[in-house]
Amino acid sequence: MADEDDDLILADLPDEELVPQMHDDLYDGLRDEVVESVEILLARGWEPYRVLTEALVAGMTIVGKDFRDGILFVPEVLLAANAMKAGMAILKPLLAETGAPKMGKMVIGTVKGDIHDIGKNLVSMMMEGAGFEVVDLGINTDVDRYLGALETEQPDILGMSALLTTTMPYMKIVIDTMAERGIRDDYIVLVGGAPLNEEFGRAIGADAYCRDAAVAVETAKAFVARKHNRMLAS
Ligand code: B1M
Repeated sequence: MADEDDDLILADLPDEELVPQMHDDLYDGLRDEVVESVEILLARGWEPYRVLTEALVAGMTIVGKDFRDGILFVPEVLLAANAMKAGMAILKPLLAETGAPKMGKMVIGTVKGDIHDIGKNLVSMMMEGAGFEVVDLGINTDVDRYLGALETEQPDILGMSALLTTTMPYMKIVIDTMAERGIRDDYIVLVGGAPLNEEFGRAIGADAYCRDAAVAVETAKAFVARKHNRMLAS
């Protein structure tokens, strides 16, 4: 007997059914369906940021809960992550298309030992959309790579991402090494990732912990404005 989903025409679904269907498709790692639904919502006039948060990020939150509870395993989560990335790829140019003046520059990477990059990529996209130039170092970034990029790129901001409780302490190694080399105060250091919190950010000597990509953008703007004002005053 044919699966009833075989006959599903995504474009026929109203928004209130399409979005839950996208969550299901993301959960099942159905890349093409996720891509098609993103395009449908955009064609219906949804803002790219709304598609990102309500359809993709919300869907990945469901995946995360079932991964935690042992209902989903790494291969399934990888498929979901690939579907999410495919959806994000459509939104990326739209989020970056604001024509905003250049706000500053950020170097960002996921820390050593950690291969989670969806959150970091989202932060990069939103920062670019807000007018920042972003140099993305990718995943599994060790201290030498971070510091080398600071030297060659001369950004305003260093961003670090960690999704594992076992990798988040590596952020402190990077910040301590910057301090040892006398360059800590030359940069704004922003950190983020699901297991972090404000207290952790303070404890490791970061300038701020950013709960999500939108907060990262607001925090980056505020710190860069403060830095420019200080430079004008001196
Ligand atoms: Co992983 N994983 N995973 N995983 N994975 C988590 C993180 C976990 C919480 C799942 C769970 O148990 N519920 C758990 C960590 C538990 C812990 O440490 N306490 C976990 C585990 C255990 C693991 C493995 C160890 C599993 C295993 O192998 N047994 C393994 C580790 C591999 C490694 O890194 N060495 C692993 C592997 C994987 C996959 C490869 C399958 C895949 C990653 C694919 C990829 O990224 N390309 C994966 C995924 C997808 C997840 C979950 C389900 C989703 C993460 C995600 O993309 N979220 C995750 C569960 C969860 O987080 N609920 C989980 C969506 C994303 C938009 O949110 O990344 O939080 P997030 O980013 C947000 C904010 O945190 C913030 O802004 C972002 C956007 O709003 N932010 C920043 C993030 N970085 C920032 C940097 C900034 C600012 C803000 O800088 C300025």
